Amino acid sequence: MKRLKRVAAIHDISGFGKCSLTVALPIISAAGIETTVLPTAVLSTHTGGFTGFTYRDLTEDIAPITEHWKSLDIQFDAIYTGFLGSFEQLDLVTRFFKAFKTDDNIILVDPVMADNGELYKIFSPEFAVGMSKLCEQADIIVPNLTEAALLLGEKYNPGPYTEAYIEETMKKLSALGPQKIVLTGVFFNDEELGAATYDAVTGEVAYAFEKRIPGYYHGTGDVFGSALLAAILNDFRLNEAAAIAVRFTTSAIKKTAEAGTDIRYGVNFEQSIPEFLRDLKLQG
Ligand code: PXL
Repeated sequence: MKRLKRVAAIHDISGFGKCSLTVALPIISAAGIETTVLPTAVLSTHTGGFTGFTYRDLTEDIAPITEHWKSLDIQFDAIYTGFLGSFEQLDLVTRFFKAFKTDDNIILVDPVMADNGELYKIFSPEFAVGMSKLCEQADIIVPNLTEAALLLGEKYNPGPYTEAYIEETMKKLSALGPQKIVLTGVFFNDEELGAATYDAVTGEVAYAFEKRIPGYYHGTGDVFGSALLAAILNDFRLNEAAAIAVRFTTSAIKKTAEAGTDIRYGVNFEQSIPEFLRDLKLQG
């Protein structure tokens, strides 16, 4: 039997608050993909809205972990990066890409650094320049519209957007290097919210929307990115994978809104996994 497809997920692990590795690991594994984790830091909670969180930096471990995996000749079908805490970590991840990139695997970079027009408070504006260099090496990037503006050195546009703006933004992002762009937080009106996709090789542009649920819920970018990658590795086309990821994320937000949980605590993606697996045709 062939081995399972395998992802290297390079993110922090925030103990409480459902984001980064505590989201990527269960979602990608549930979709039948082996998930190898490279934790870049251990925090008590994520940094969005909590104060007093602990932050154990694991930068020193990244190169030895990379070398050990290389010595074992481990192959990855995808390398998935998210929250990275420093310029040094961006460099170390670049080295990881050089060690494990092949003609057949994909690098998906989620340039986690900002949302709603604002950089997360631990990042400086220069960090966006470093992140755009990391994006140059990716096959697929998954920025939200704030991150897209930062990567392009442009002013943030709060929306509503036009198709012309979204398509121009995606084309400029792919000119940085990645063949495929998935832009999140796209909306043309107040009723619907979703994602847009662009493939620079085929020129195909597509949109996936669901009904907007009011409120800003933490960790949704990581839920979306993990579901998108899981769908791509289950052989869905980019636009189909984005539609599945939008549906899954929206379903998780809906359940969280119904439960009335604190928006900092993350979304109830766990209860949406059965419908996600049905969408992936992994379960009847
Ligand atoms: O969900 C993105 C994310 C991941 N990891 C940490 C974060 C954030 C966003 O704030 O703080 C530590």
